[in-house]
Amino acid sequence: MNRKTLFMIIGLMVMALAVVGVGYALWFEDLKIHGDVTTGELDLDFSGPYIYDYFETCDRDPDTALPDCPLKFDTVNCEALFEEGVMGTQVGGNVETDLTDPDWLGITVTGAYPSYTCQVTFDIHNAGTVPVHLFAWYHEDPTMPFPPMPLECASNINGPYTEVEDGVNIAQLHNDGAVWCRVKIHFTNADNLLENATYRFQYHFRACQWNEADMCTDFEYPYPAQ
Ligand SMILES: [Ca+2]
Ligand SMILES: [Ca+2]
Ligand SMILES: [Ca+2]
Repeated sequence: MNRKTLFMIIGLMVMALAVVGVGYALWFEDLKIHGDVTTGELDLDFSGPYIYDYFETCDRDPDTALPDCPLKFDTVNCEALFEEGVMGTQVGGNVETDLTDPDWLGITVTGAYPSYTCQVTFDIHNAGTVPVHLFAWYHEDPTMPFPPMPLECASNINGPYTEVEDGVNIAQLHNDGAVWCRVKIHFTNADNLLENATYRFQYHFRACQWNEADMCTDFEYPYPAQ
């Protein structure tokens, strides 16, 4: 056998082995990971509101200890609605009530005079899925000084309520979590308010994603245009 024939035989044997190899069954299985990530929704809403109004010496609620004085209420009125625009002509404001996303609470008091109090109680609840820290700031019309209308909050509608300071964390709210708050509109003779005047106040709430609370307290919210 010459050298050329030997190489041909070796080549044929290699090819034959390759062909035989294809005949082996390959046992295998693939494992995979596919990722879809949807993010949560940050959504805080008001609910309520509940109005309780009274004078220092009487109210119109038969369930309270104060004697009832319905006649004095004929000329003073307090309303609270989930509407923008109740504070005059706010820029961007409107009068549409959106009860699926109540982010505005408009309070209107007419005919007020010293000793009258309108207390508006409401809750702020986490209607979304993202946990948040909640803060609030008080703003008043700088051209019409007004005694600050205290904002008080509690973890339960029955209290105890504590006054909220500007920029202080009111609550951590997780999904379906709620905090109850109330604003008291009240002034006395010593406040020297004018007759037939319009005084405006504003509370601004901000809820920040739970991990960004540190960045939630540094902002300015301009007073609405007159
Ligand atoms: Ca909302
Ligand atoms: Ca009463
Ligand atoms: Ca909503």
